[in-house]
Parts: sequence; structure tokens; C-alpha cells
Amino acid sequence: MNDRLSTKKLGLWQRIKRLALTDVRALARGLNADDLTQIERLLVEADFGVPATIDLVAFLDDQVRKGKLKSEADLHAALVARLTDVLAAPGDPGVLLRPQAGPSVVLVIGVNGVGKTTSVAKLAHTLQQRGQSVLLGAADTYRAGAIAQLQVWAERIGVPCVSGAPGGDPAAVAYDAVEAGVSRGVDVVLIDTAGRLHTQDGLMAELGKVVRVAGKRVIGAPHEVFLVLDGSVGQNAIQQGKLFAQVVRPTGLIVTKLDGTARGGAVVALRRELEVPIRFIGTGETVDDLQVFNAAKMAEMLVGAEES
Ligand SMILES: Nc1nc2c(ncn2[C@@H]2O[C@H](COP(=O)(O)OP(=O)(O)OP(=O)(O)O)[C@@H](O)[C@H]2O)c(=O)[nH]1
Ligand SMILES: [Mg+2]
Repeated sequence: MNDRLSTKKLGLWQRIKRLALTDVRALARGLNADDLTQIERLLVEADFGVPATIDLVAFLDDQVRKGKLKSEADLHAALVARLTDVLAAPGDPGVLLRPQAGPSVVLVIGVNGVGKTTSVAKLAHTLQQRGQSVLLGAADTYRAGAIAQLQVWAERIGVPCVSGAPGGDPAAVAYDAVEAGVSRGVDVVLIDTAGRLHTQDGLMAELGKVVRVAGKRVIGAPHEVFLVLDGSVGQNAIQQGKLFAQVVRPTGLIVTKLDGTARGGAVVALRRELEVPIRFIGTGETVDDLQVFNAAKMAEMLVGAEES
């Protein structure tokens, strides 16, 4: 992962060390209730969320009791290993599901301003770099300027973009984009959608229609539904995720804005509480700032280097 997601920003390890729990004596006597409360507070502050925090602290407590953590290095390794397990999911997060025939259709959804449109552009760029052909669908017909925003990205990265009239039917745009993707023989159709809140019944129903209509042209479409969540808003992202998942089942999460936060623990909370694999992370505003999610690397980033 690039250095925009820096250990310095996220590094739990430095903060744990400041608690002075890591000297050999503390480990030998076992973590007492006070130590555990302090670790708990650190994890909650870093947005790990209560369930993941309880889980992690119980694990550390157990390991210390069993005498498995005898040194700082043991504690560091145990934390990284446990977080890696929590974050991991089966399969390769960077590989998009593809139908036997026709393009892979990817729908990108989420609340306002989380980074959907930017993520569509980043994904398109990433796929192009892998040698795949991409077509964009501008199905955010709701917000003024949204179509133009996607068109600008499309021009910049050199991919076709199918759009309709502002205020038009987003499902029709999605259909047209899939249709164009089929006739041009592209590998992937990426559909950008309008930001919406779960409370906006009309907009949520519209999303259901986009999903149904996309499936009319290519079997199984949309093959991927990526829910974009802002990693810097912590617990709010989890609530958003839960409410969205009740309407459209996402196949993956894209967690954005991890470059600007010291509270990256949200990825752990998201993974733990949503049961949807994290597929990509956003670490900046350019098309190069998208990374395939890697559980082990993320865990190392969250904990920070041992010598730090
Ligand atoms: N720092 C940072 N900024 C990001 C990232 N992803 C998106 N942004 C910024 O977040 C803002 C909103 O991004 P958009 O892609 O327009 O978000 P959206 O979800 O499409 O917004 P709506 O269409 O209005 O719902 C822009 O200023 C982006 O540059 C990221 O990973 N890191
Ligand atoms: Mg947008």
C-alpha cells in the first residue's frame, strides 16, 4: 500500500507502547483490568467499534493468561495476526466476478459524497492498467453536474461514457450502458449512481429498479454491487452500510478517504459488523489512489511498525 495510508497516522502500536503495558513485567504479571480498559479505550478511539474491540481485548487477555505473549514482539505479532484474521475474506478482493458471456456489470452505490464517482474513475483506471476494456454509465441523473463530473473523468482516463438527460430515468441509463457494453464487447461496465440516504424511499426504490433493469440485458447483472463507505466517518459508515444492505445486497465494500484519517479502525468495524468483504480502499483523490484490499497489509498499517 502506498505511503498515503501511513503507519504514523494509524499506528496503534505507538499508543499501546505509551500505556507502558509492553514491558516484560506487565506481560509476565498478565494484563490487569486497568490495562485492558486502557487498551479498550484506545481501540474505541481509533474507531474499531465495540464488538471488534471486545473481541480483540478478550483475545489479548487470553493470550497473556496462556503465557503466549512474553515479549513486545509477541504482542505486536499477535495483534497483527488477529486483525488480519478479522479483516480477511475468502477469494481475491481485486478480481471482479464475470459472467460466461458479456461484460461484467458493476454497480457503485452509497450515500452522498462518500466517493462513488471518484471510485468509479479509479476502478476504470485500475482495470485499464490490467488490460481490460471499460465503459462507464452515468446513472446519477439526480444531482446537477453529476453527469458532467463522470464525463470529465471518462475523458481524462480515455474510456467511453454512456449518459442520459439530467433528471432522466437512471435505470434507462443503466440499461443503455449495459447494452453499449455488450455491443462494443467491453470487459467491464461500471455504473455510477446518485448518492442517497436509506430514508429516501423513492431513491432507494429507484436503486432496486436499476438493479433489475441491469439484469435484463446480461444474465446475472449486476455481477458486483460495490457499496462505497467513507472510512473517516467511523461508526456512521457502519450504520450506512447496514441500512443499505437491507435494500441491495452489496458484493463488496470500497472504503474511501483512508488517507485523511487517524481512525482507520473503521475498516475493522466494517468488516466485523457488515459481513461484506472489503474489496478496495481509496487513499486519495487521483485515479492512482485505489488499492486492492489486503488484510495482512491493512493490519500492519493499523498496528504500525514494531520499532516505531
Ligand atoms: N482524500 C480523499 N478524498 C476522496 C477519496 N475519494 C473521494 N474523495 C473526494 O471526496 C469528494 C466526493 O467524491 P465523489 O466521488 O464526488 O463522491 P460521490 O459519492 O460520487 O458524491 P455524490 O455523487 O455527490 O453522492 C471529492 O472531493 C473527492 O475528491 C479518497 O479516497 N481520499
Ligand atoms: Mg457522484
